[in-house]
Amino acid sequence: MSENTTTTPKTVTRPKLEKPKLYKVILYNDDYTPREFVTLVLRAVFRIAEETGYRIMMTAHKLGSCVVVVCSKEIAETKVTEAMDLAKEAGFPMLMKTEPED
Ligand code: NFA
Repeated sequence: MSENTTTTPKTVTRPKLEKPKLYKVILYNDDYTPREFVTLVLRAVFRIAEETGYRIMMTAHKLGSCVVVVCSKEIAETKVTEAMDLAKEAGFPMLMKTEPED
């Protein structure tokens, strides 16, 4: 008998892949961080176009908070740290948080 028989599986089982959870980055309004600075940070850290950044900043300014982006947990946390580090260096209390998407 041949040593090299090939068998065709009748069933294929695939492990269930969890789809990665998405996280929101939320910008919170405060009374001290200059509007220009917030817009600049959105541009520099999140690669958001100036006009879009201005709209996000103004939404947080008027409503208290605004979603900046939705992305993976790791990217969300890295960006928040980068943005808040820039603000801290400049002496502003600008606050961002990450939150799992529903
Ligand atoms: N409210 C800030 C100001 O009037 C601007 C701001 C907007 C700060 C959004 C933080 C977030 N200078």
